[in-house]
Amino acid sequence: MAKTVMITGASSGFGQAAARRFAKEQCALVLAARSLDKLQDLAQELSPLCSVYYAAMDVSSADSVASFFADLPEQFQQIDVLVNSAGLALGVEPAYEADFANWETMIDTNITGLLRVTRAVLPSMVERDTGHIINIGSTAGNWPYPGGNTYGASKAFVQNFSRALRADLLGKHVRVSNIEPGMAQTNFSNVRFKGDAERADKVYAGTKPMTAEDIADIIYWVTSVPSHVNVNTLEVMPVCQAWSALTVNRDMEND
Ligand code: 8X3
Repeated sequence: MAKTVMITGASSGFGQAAARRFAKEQCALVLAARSLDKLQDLAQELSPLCSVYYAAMDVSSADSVASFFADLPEQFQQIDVLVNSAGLALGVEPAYEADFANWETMIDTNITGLLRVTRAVLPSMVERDTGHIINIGSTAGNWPYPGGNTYGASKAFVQNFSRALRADLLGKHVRVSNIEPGMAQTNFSNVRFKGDAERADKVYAGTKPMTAEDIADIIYWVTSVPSHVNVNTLEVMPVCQAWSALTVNRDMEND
């Protein structure tokens, strides 16, 4: 039987690409995002392929999440796969100059929002003894970089929470995977730089970044492995990206 797949942040980026990927498999889709207009367009595009329910949800609002689930039609309530894709980065200022409001937004969305939706969906998975939570982490959760501060820390939270879920779910047939993309060209940098397209484009200049479709294929793949196999963590980078040596300040010899 086709799975019911719920995706947050489904109006753009990885979430939107994942919706298209699961639609190809004729899964029933439960799509959530803040922008109802964009969801409506996506639902119209995908509804010839599969059944689609969509409604506005702001994961950072407890009321919004509660009313989303209160209104969820019965035929979509047995969610088999939850893709926690709602998330964002804001700014690259050093911690001593960053806008605290940006930090709060990232924490409310990337951490509290992900927890809120997971907490709402998980009990039914446990009760039915089946399900798969797929979190979208980031290389930034593993490898700190200047200006990554709260964004990276929020993704480190997602990594640790994903592992902790595996520990809590031992003995149940509920899987948890954390996908950790590196450089991917979506609207991520546009959001991070608050619509400064020129600055956003520079992030990808001269590179061949991953696409949202590359990550969507991976999200689908982790659900398609045999049901006794759990992909815990998958860190993914484009070939043009790798680590660098630890950096050293050479201006401090007279300290
Ligand atoms: C996105 C990867 O390096 O832009 O999560 O933070 S990075």
